[in-house]
Amino acid sequence: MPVFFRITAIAALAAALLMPEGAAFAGLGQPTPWQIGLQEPGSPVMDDVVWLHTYVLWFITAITAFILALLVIVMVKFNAKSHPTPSRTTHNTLVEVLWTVIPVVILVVIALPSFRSLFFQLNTPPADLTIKATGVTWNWKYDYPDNGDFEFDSLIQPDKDLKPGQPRLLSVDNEMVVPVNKVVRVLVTGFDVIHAFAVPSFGVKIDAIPGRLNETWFKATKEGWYYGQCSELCGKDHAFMPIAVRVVSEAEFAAWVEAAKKKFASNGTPANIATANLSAQ
Ligand SMILES: [Cu+2]
Repeated sequence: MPVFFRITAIAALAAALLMPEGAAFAGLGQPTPWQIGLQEPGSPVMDDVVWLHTYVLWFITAITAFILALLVIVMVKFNAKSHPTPSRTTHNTLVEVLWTVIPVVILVVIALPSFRSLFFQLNTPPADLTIKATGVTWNWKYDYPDNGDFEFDSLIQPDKDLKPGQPRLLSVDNEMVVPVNKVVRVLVTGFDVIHAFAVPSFGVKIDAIPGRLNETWFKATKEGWYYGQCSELCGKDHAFMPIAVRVVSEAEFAAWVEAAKKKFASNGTPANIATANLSAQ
């Protein structure tokens, strides 16, 4: 029943379009039950992604409605019962030019803003601070070279240790902490296998490849907690290496850096940590 599915799809699209910005379905920094849209944006890049998504959805909705209308017309007007002697018309120059030119125009008006969006994501602006995120089987490790060069491991919080308000499978013991409204450059690499660093509300997703340093950036515009997960199938505990980012004021960040320098002063090199992880399994 393709017609039924098309009608359902159009109803779903219409519902998505009519939802006000940041409606109850979308959470900031984490998914919510029954969410169908994207997570609420927490960075300029994600603002852009959400805008592009809505923009393209208008085209999809219009095209789907148009095709549905054509199908209904054909089924009603040209079935064997109401139209027993079909005409043998084949070519129509005007229609053929239109169905070539209009799709080309549609593709161009979609391509232009998506290229702009892509350049915005891929050109890191001058950074206020750099953090290196390393994917290790199975946790993330963060280095703060600009703030005293300390480093620490970030491991999933087991269910039994969850504190009230901590989301399951997304919370960690030591989260990445960044200041609000600052451009954070994230250098991403993998220690052993390919992982991927992703935080949906920041519009960030980038591969963590051993032996390569990938670069991405975000500017968190609201304080709070932002969660993501490793987004590359990396092995048995792929689902259990979440990413948690806490965005704080500049003063809180400075205080955290001082505390973190002492707390993580005795941490070893990535190789030592990873070897310890591997031998502990
Ligand atoms: Cu992974």
